[in-house]
Order: sequence, then structure tokens, then C-alpha cells
Amino acid sequence: MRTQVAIIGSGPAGLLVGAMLTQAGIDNIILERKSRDYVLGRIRAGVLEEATTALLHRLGAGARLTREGLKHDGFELAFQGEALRIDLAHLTGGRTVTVYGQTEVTRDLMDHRLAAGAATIYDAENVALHEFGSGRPSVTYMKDGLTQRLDCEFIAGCDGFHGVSRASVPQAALRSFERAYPFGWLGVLADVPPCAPELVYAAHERGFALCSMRSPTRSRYYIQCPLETDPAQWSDDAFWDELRRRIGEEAAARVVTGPSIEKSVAPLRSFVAEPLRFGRLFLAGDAAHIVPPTGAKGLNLAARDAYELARAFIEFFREKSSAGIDHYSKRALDRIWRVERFSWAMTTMLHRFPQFSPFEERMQEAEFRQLQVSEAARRLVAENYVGAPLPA
Ligand code: RFL
Ligand code: PHB
Repeated sequence: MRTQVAIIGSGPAGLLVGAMLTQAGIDNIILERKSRDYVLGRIRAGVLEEATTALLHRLGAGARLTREGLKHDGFELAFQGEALRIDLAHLTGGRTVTVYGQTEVTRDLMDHRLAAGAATIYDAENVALHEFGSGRPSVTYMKDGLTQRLDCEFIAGCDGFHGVSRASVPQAALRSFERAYPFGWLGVLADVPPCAPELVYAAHERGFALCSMRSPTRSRYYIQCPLETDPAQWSDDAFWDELRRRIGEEAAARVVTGPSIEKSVAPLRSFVAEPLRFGRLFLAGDAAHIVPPTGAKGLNLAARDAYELARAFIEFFREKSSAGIDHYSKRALDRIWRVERFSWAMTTMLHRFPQFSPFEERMQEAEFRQLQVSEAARRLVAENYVGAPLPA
């Protein structure tokens, strides 16, 4: 088999690269290790920047997003019981975010891809990347017990943090930067109305908590937990009790409890790999970087990488110019590091760190006090949270 761009991974990054290439008439095939249902069963991000929704609309995949997405023009910070609203729209000249689950984004893009007639090979096992340092890269994989080979001009490595793409790069060619946080998030999804109309990010001496949602009748809640937490050891009642202790009396009184539909632990990590290009292999999304979820940036960062990478490929095939692919890594990394900083700062301000001294805890409080008294400080948070607009 032969294609112009082989895309590894059918998460948001791979699907977006694929959709942009298909729209531009460039042949591409996605190889995904798991089944379609498995990919759609993962509960992850919930907040989309305007740039991400704009991209979905430009691709013609935004109809359901328009109907079902919830526009939010602010969110709340609750610091040891004191509340502060970050008025996104006021602070950024009218920009907002949209609450719409990653699962829904993925479903819309998969349906869109199917309708466009572009190929995805699910359950592709043992995906291996070959010769990407040369002009003739290829990818092999096993499907239904048979080894297949896909020749291509480029490989887009969009296979997440644990994927094969980054792992295929020789160690010496790659530099990794990492911070692992000494805690995770225990998340619960439940068909109950959210306790507040906007997201609440709460810092508490028992640990961080987040009140989020997927719809007016479906809530998503998280509490900071030790890394080794087994979600099965947490009853729904214990989760609701702990959540209410952390989010301030007013929000706690409005929590509607119900059976959880999903309960899982996610570790928190900051990670960047440099560079993002190795000959004809390019990394995008979680394959290249991880942010802790506190800034709601992971999916949005993946979408922006996908946009820039696809534009670079399109420039190459249409205009026979390699300027885009030559600049992709440097340009993307400048942006990625800024988002890494924001996600790290939000995480550091709001979580309880076992190793922090009383001095560092006062620094966390001072960070919050600065937001209380300074509109400039709030604007900086708001600008980072809504993200940069997509170029016209
Ligand atoms: P994905 O979504 O992990 O997709 C990678 C795909 O590659 C496949 N794959 C392989 N395929 C073939 N061969 C192999 N060897 C392969 N290895 C892996 C996988 O099966 C998968 O289908 O990466 P992508 O596309 O880069 O997208 C990144 C986002 O998923 C991620 O950044 C976000 O979910 C992060 N995130 C959030 N981001 C936001 O922007 N806003 C949020 O509110 C937000 N909340 C979150 C989050 C992530 C969380 N978890 C669980 C990590 C909340 C949580 C709890
Ligand atoms: C979510 O709804 O899953 C969510 C929202 C905001 C975050 C992280 C996760 O910062």
C-alpha cells in the first residue's frame, strides 16, 4: 500500500491532521492500535479554546458542537474557601471557551472522516516505523495476523505519550524535559446536573478539586489524590464527601450526587520532547508533550500542533516548498513551552504538594492574592486560558 502521509494514532491530533489533509486533497491513512469503540470510550478533556472550535468549523465538523457545546465566559477559582471569578470575556475582549467533551470531538471527526472516504485501519498491531531518516519512509503493522506495509512520503506521529513514534527516534537525537508531580487526579463522571454554572478550580488544604461538566445534566468532577490511588477503593459516597469538603460551602451545598458512570485516576506530568522532526517523521500532540490538566490545554495544544503540521504538509505538496516542514518544530516548540509554563503555574498554585515548606505554601497564597488585587494578573491567566486565535 502507498499513501502520501501515514498518520499514527486516531486521537484528536491524528484525526485533525487527517481531516486537514483530506480537505486539501492529500492522501492519508491513519493506523490506530485500538478499536474505534475503545478510542471513543476514553473520557478525557472537556474545554475547547476558540481556536480549536474554529478549526472544527473550518473542517465542516462543527455542526453538533454548535448545537451541544456550552459557551463559558468565565470560571471560578476557590482558594481555601475564598472565591474569585476569572471573567474571560471581559478580560480578553469577548473571547470565551466551549465545554464539549473530547469523546464528542473524536466521534465527530471519525464520522467526518468516514463520510469523506478517508481510511483508518483500527486494531493495527505492532506498528513499526522504518527509514524515516531517508527519503523513503514506510510503516509496517499486523492486521488480522498478517504483516502489512505502508509506503509514504511523511509520517505524522500522533500516537500519544505511550506511542511508538517518539520511541522510534534514536535516543541521541532527542532531548526530553520532564516534571512528574507527586499526585494524580481521581475523576468521576455522573449523570447529575453540575453544582455551578461555570467550572470551579478549588485549592484546599486537603488537596485540589475541580468541578466541571459535559452538559446541563452530566457532571465531571476531579479530586487530587495520591499517585498510587486505586479508583476501585473509592466508593461513590466517599468521593462525593471528599469533593464537598474541598470546594467551599456554597458550591458544596449545590452538589447533586448520583452513581458514577466512570471513575479513574490520571497521573499529572509536564513533558516536552525536542525537536519535533526527525527526517520525514514529525511528532504532534501528546506524542511530543504532556501538560498537567489544570490549565485545560492538552487537547487544545494537540489541535494546534495538528493544524500547523498539516499546513506544513499542504505547503509541501501544493507549493513544493519545504519552508513549513523546516520551521514546524521550532515554531511549535515556542508555543508549546508557553503553554507548559501556564499549565505548570496553575498546577503549582492550586495543588497541595507534600514536599512544600510553609514558605512555599505562602507563595501559593500570594499568587492567589495577586490575582484578587490585580486585573493585569487576572488578564494574563484569562489570555492563557482562552488561548491564541487561529490565524485567518
Ligand atoms: P491521544 O488522544 O492519546 O491519541 C493517541 C492515539 O494513538 C493511539 N496509539 C497508537 N496507534 C498505533 N500504534 C501505536 N503504537 C499506538 N500507541 C498509541 C492511541 O490508542 C490513541 O488513540 O493523543 P492526542 O491525539 O495527541 O490528543 C491529546 C489529548 O488526548 C490530551 O492532551 C488531552 O486529553 C489532555 N486533557 C485535557 N486537554 C484539554 O485540552 N482540556 C482538558 O480539559 C483536558 N482534560 C486531559 C484532561 C487528559 C486527561 N487524562 C486522562 C490524561 C483530563 C484528563 C483526566
Ligand atoms: C474536564 O472537564 O475534564 C476538565 C476541565 C478543565 C480542566 C481539566 C479537565 O482543566
